[in-house]
Amino acid sequence: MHFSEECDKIYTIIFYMEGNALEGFRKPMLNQVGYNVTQKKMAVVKMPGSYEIKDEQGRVVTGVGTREAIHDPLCRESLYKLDLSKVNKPGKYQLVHPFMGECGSFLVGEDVYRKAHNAMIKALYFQRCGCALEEKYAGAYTHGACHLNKVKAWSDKNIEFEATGGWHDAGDYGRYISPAAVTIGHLVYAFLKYPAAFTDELNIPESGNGVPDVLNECRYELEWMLKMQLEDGGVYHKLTTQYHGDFMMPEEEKDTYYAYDVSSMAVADFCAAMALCARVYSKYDKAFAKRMEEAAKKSWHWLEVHEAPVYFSNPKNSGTGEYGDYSDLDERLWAAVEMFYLAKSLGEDSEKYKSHAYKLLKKDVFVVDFGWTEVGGFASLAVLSDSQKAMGEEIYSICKAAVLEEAERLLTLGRLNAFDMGMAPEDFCWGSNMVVTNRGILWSLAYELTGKEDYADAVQSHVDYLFGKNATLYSYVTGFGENAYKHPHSRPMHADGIEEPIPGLVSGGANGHPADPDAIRLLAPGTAPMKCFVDVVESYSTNEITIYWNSSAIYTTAFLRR
Ligand code: G3I
Ligand code: 9MR
Ligand code: ZN
Repeated sequence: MHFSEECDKIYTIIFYMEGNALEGFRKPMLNQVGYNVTQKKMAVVKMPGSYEIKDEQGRVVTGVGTREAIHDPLCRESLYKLDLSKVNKPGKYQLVHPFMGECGSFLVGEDVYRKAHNAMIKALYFQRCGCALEEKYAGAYTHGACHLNKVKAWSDKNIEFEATGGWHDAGDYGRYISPAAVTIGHLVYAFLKYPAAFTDELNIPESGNGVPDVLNECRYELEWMLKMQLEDGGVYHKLTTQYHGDFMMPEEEKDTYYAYDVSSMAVADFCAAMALCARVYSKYDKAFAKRMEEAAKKSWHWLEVHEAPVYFSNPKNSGTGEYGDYSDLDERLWAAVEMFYLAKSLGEDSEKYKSHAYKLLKKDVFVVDFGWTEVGGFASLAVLSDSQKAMGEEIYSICKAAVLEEAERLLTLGRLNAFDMGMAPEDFCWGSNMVVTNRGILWSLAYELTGKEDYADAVQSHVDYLFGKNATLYSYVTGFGENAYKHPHSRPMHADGIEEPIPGLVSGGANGHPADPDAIRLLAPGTAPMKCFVDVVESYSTNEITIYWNSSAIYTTAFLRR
């Protein structure tokens, strides 16, 4: 954009806008939680010009100007990048525009994500099912023990068993195996890679027992998962009511919970998570690790017997979360890789797992995502985090090439928008915030493989987005950021009568295909993908919470705290 064009734009805006509209133009999009001293600090603004940055005493610290306009495809506006990186002393700063004056402030500090990171882990404690949340851990958000009744097998209602525990998956109270395994994956790999980010500040019932709190919290889920396994190694796909219940506190919900049929995705995800955790927990609790080892082996056996995929879709007359998948090869790959590492750690024969993994990799399984449909990224994570390359040069190279290729593809995408985001317009789907943070995980891996700073900066840009550097101006983590969203689609968050939501809950975020009545009503047709978000409690397709959206975000903040 030429100077005269810029002036035209500024005059038009100043003269014809007032009140809220001007306010919308003034606000910079930036990380509302803050920036670490040594990192790249980017903001996005709608108004071009030479900004001043003032410290708390009102002294001008430095100036920073916008460059050419970017026609951003994600929010379909003309935007400008603003590089705040020259500010490198801790403090609170104000951005000042020559005509608009003070636009907004930002924080620079040491380890600025510590509190948010811990709150996002603690948020999982608040999802615990089958126990009371006591005041000393839960503060105001106490509730009684929930979902204590025996459950029934959906396909044979004579089968009844005990399956209490685990985390409520999301805004509903269901518990689902694949999402559970994925959450465990994010958390346990993050812990293995960045142990320093996982301190014992969570104040959960197990705190102080000598086991890192993040593992204590995961164990709560793992114990429940173990109850979902059948004698032959099969694993029920999910445990939910027949339809989603109304909005009430969990202990008030007395409907029957059903264990729905086994799927091969559930079995393989379960197998992978158990094998991984058997290896990791053996340092802390041999007996528990042994139980997980045996469970993993049983499920592996099931997978050997059932070579063909066993898909899951909701049976007629039922309607809770489906978590259906079209391929189980990525789940089987993750299981094979983790069975390999478990066998190795036990000094047992690991060759068959290796050759199994190799066969799957040759089938072009997608190995660069970490969500409930695609778990192949966890296989890459495990393989590439092993400096000994125990799975062999070839498997290592396949994973490495895939990760680097994807990392570059995403960097290229990032050059097309003002947010440096590895996101295309169509990537803003239900739960897009996890697409954002999972791509952060991918970049963190690429960074570790190459030392290329662009990748680390890219992780940062995705965390910036989560904490408010986006077109909605919301921080997508409750309690963090001056404009944090406040109305997550979550039954207890609505039913408890407390205005402030539990801190540390990650919203699903912008969804270019809004799929609930309220989002459809509130968003004008054709709204740009990044703006398809409404902070209303009813909106499950833009504003629900889930355990795996939290855990993916936790991984990225762990990387930034490494
Ligand atoms: O993969 C495609 C992608 O290729 C395409 O570009 C994009 C366009 O929108 O869609 C992508 O698929 C979406 C998929 O999520 C991505 O993982 C589907 O459209 C979308 O409908 C699907 O949404 C899932 C939703 O359930 C509905 O099935 C969410 O991922 C999933 O997180 C959510 O899970 C629910 C549980 O069922 C119940 N508990 C709450 C939980 C959170 O809302
Ligand atoms: O609360 C439910 C949420 O967890 C799911 O993601 C969503 C889609 O399956 O469904 C929500 O439940 C709604 C149900 O499907 C229809 N009646 C209203 C429920 C609450 O909004
Ligand atoms: Zn419960």
